[in-house]
Amino acid sequence: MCDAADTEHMFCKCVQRTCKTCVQCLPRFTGGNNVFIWMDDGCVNHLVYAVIWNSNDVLHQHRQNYKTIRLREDTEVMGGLFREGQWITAKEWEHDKDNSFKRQVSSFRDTVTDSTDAKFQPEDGRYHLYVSYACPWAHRTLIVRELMGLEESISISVVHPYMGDDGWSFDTSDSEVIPDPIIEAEFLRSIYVEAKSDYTGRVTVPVLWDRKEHTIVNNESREIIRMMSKGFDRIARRERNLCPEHLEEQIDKAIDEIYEPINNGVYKCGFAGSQEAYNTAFKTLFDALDHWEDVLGKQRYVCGDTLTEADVCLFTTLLRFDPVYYVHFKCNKKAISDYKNLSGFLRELYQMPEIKKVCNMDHIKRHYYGSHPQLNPKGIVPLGPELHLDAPHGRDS
Ligand SMILES: N[C@@H](CCC(=O)N[C@@H](CS)C(=O)NCC(=O)O)C(=O)O
Repeated sequence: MCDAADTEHMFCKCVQRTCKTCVQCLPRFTGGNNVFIWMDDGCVNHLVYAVIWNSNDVLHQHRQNYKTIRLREDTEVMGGLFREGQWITAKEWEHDKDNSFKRQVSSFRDTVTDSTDAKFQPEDGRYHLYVSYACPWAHRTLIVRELMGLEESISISVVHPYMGDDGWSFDTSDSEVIPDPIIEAEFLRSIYVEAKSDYTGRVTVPVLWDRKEHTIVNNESREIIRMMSKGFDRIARRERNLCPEHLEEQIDKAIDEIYEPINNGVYKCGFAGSQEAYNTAFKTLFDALDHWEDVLGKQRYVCGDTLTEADVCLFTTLLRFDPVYYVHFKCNKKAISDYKNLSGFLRELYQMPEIKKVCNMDHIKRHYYGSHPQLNPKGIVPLGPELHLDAPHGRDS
């Protein structure tokens, strides 16, 4: 509890770094009414919380004085985003003109490589990875980090599964959260403005941070996994090659083919803005699953008989499908357990010790069912289904 005088909280300080106490105080002031407002105090890095009692007079008075005042309805909030360094909450995801869910293009696109003149060289202990166990994109990077033996070289922070109006947080009330060692951030968004004070965009995981340059190297999972399987090779502790030269083109093509209809396709079903957009996404998704079911009936992995990055990219969506996407995103034509080859493939990868170690079904379910109030207003997490991921996978022969 904050012990400063109440009046000081009316326009209290920075919530991002210095004023943790006031954030903790909020429930005391709002009395559960959700009538506190957010304001911009003119500083691009720091937002000001002003706590207003349920009074229109006070609200009106402040509207004269501040350029951004907005009432906030907790139950409708869908995370948030930055506009030129200012944090705003959002009620809905962005949609394309045809009402389909639009995923933002990642902003930080530098590369860790081995070449002598590279700004970002692979070095033990230099990089830090911010992930969510729940997120399929971040999960890719966690898996590749394990498979390549980079756990000792690249440290990690894990966010809380619930993504609310402050975005991802490092709230340690969940014992599996790993806090931020770089700036001791309370929310992941602080990492973004630390790297770029006028950042515009959503605050997503994964994020690869460079301790030496004190900045974000990259926040695009596909590029991060490629760095881990190639750029970090010099310091990787395992011999594995998830992107052999002769397969690179095929791997890229497979990742492309899986991305839009499947990885992003489940989100396009779940966050469709119209029946037509949902119908299209649904058909595209199940056509693609049928295609890969067929491919995996003829070969063990996505690109033949070698485990590659493309398998990891397919795996993270398959793992979440039956417990989450089938119900929450209305992807209910078939479950993965109805597909012989896809389900065997899912179990085989799940049973690899490096992969199993970084699968966290509790975080996955709590995140999706708890963080999308427009889809699941009460946040109730289904208890099923039973997944049997440890059953024999039958992929050896
Ligand atoms: N293109 C990104 C997408 C990452 C992404 O969308 N992550 C989601 C979690 S599943 C996120 O952090 N969303 C937070 C938000 O949009 O506010 C990647 O593949 O790395």
